[in-house]
Amino acid sequence: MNLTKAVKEKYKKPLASCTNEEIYISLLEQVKELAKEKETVSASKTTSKRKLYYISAEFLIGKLLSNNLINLGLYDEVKKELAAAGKSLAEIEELEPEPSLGNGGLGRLAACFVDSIATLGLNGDGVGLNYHYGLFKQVFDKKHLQQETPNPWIENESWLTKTETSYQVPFGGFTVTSRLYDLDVTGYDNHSTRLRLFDLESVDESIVKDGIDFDKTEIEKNLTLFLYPDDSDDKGRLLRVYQQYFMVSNAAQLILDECIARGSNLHDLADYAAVQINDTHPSMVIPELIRLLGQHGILMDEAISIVSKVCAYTNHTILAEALEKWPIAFLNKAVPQLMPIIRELDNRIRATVKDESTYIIQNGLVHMAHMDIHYGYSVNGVAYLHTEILKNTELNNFYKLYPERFNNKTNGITFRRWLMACNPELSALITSLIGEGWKKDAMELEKLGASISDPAVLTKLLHVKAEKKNQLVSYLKETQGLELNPDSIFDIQVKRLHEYKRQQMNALYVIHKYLEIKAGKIPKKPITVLFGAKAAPAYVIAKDIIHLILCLQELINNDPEVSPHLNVFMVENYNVTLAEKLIPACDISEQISLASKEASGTGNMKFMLNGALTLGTMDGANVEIAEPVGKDNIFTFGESSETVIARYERGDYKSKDWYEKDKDLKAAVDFIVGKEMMKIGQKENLERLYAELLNKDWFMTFPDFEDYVKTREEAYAAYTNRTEWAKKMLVNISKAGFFSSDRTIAQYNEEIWKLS
Ligand code: 26M
Repeated sequence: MNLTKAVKEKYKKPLASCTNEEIYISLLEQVKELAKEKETVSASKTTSKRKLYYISAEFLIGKLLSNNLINLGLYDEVKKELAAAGKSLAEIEELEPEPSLGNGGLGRLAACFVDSIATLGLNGDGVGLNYHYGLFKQVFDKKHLQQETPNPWIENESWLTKTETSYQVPFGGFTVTSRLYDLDVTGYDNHSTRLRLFDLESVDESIVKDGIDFDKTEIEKNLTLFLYPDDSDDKGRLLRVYQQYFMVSNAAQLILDECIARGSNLHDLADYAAVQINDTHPSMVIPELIRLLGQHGILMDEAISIVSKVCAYTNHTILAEALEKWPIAFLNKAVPQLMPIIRELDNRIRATVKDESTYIIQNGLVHMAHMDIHYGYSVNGVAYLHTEILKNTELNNFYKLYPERFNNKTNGITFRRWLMACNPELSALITSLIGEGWKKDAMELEKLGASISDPAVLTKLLHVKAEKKNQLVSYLKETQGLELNPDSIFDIQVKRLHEYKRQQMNALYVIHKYLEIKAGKIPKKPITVLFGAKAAPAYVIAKDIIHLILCLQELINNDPEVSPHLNVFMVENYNVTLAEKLIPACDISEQISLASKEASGTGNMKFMLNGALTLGTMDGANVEIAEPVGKDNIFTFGESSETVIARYERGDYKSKDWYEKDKDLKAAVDFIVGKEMMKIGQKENLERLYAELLNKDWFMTFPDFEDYVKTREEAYAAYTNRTEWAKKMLVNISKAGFFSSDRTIAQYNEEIWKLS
């Protein structure tokens, strides 16, 4: 790429005289052009007849400029060219809006998967929706409460390319027209693929009124305006059915069109297409494909058999409330053409399967996951423990019917974004020690083990961490006005706000530490506790937990007795861009979900890869991190998943019993409604949270509290021995290779998709 030449042609002036905006637009155009070329090259190279369609309601892709430059091998060159003209690539990157097309882990996983599909040169596309505002933008108001505002990200010049493809999507009583936008996703080293995002031709941004409110009944205008937060009111739920059908009807039409164009007679569709259903959000693709095959003259029996060889389902959660069940009335209203097919699918199960708990329609509700399992050929969990729990507990009735369908695919992350792009300093150190090979084969990171006793390497590693901490300090000062102490332990918990993830337990620790400092017990090393999390707008307790943390921030950081030793910050609007700054700067990674509840976690992997040590429960993929790093290089605590599951089964948990027994815990809990907090916070929010913990504490923070405090102290003590700590960092980095999404995707392909 020759940027100087490109801007000369476009703006008739030298690079040095261009504004950052002009350079950004030029870079965008140039990179899009190059990505498109790669796309055509790799598409013609692929020989696989079978093509993967990864259908997902969310693709949390993050900013694309530097990622694409890295994947195209142009990053250093462009950076130099810009620097020579007195321009900063970092400043230009700041101009790019982040497409926030996901809630959290599930959406970010889909983005990592598309990166790996491209990198491995697999014949596959991501298919989803082009939400105009994505997820809401989070702002904290003066009362220390979360507010939500729209987050527009599509500008005149963007990564999206409008295509000629458009479909009719029929709903009960009306039909809408769609438009396909393509987004080229570059993989590392010469490959690329596409994200195919469908939009509504008649979408109307002007119906969004104050905040994120809009008329939920105007489907023809609102359908692709917002990404749904992970819970909602009933009107919103009906809209979600419309949205999901819009996504899968477009996807199904696209799949059939493409397969026919590539030579399929549709009877052999399974030779041409594999569909991965990412959680239950795209589940209606099953009856929709059956319906469309019917329109092509294929009878029900055969259509069902074809679709059952095409579709595979990934489960991402065992939380019962997150497993989608749609009222028949919703489906009858939104998609009446699917209901007879869904009934037929259910009747076939009723005729052959005794276990009523597996039926698709029960008590007027359509269980989407049940449909996926009966009519898909694969069901996978996203970490070893999660898959075991699915098989033995949550989906045991299905496992008994179809043991051969169940398999595990432990999640992974793309090392391009989560190490090479966000931490070039660490990448360079790694490359200087073991060469470039790890960039394509992540398992080569194991070679770092040879440097474990090299004091020079350990010193460099600590230096890189210190540098990333300094960079974060400047960034948060500039962008959010926060004043962090770079010479403190950075203890970070960033993820969606949910009770099962237990940010409230972390906050209780902070109170406990505050009280200790007040009583004269000063920590050896200052501590900075960082939080980042959005709460779903209708999730009351989650918002109360944010309120608690923001009040603690106000109290603690302004207390001259405490703030030299302890600081608390909640960063505003946590997103991929912030994650890329926070994760490389982290010392201690908080992964403290209640054992059995976090399906996998992927933040845990990103932190480990960047040399943070995990403070975590034996949950999700933490189990698979603990195993290779060994107990000296991770801080685990808390009850086991067996203990937790058994207590839920007994149903005899009483949080008050634990509160009465543990005076430190009691003091921390009481503090929530004490006079210091009442002065700063809102009585209603604090009292509600206090009552919730004392009377319910559904995710059992109290039984784990004592062990959590003890283990966290051990971690802080270990931190003071810098050489030993650096060794632990190095072990974590060296064992992170397994968590590359290239490995995960290779396994999906070998065991599920079988593309070639
Ligand atoms: C459900 C109903 C209505 C509206 C939204 C939802 C919904 C949206 C997102 C439910 C769940 C959603 O996401 C689940 C999720 O993010 N699961 C996470 O998936 C990650 C990738 O596999 C795992 O690492 C996390 O452990 C898991 O929580």
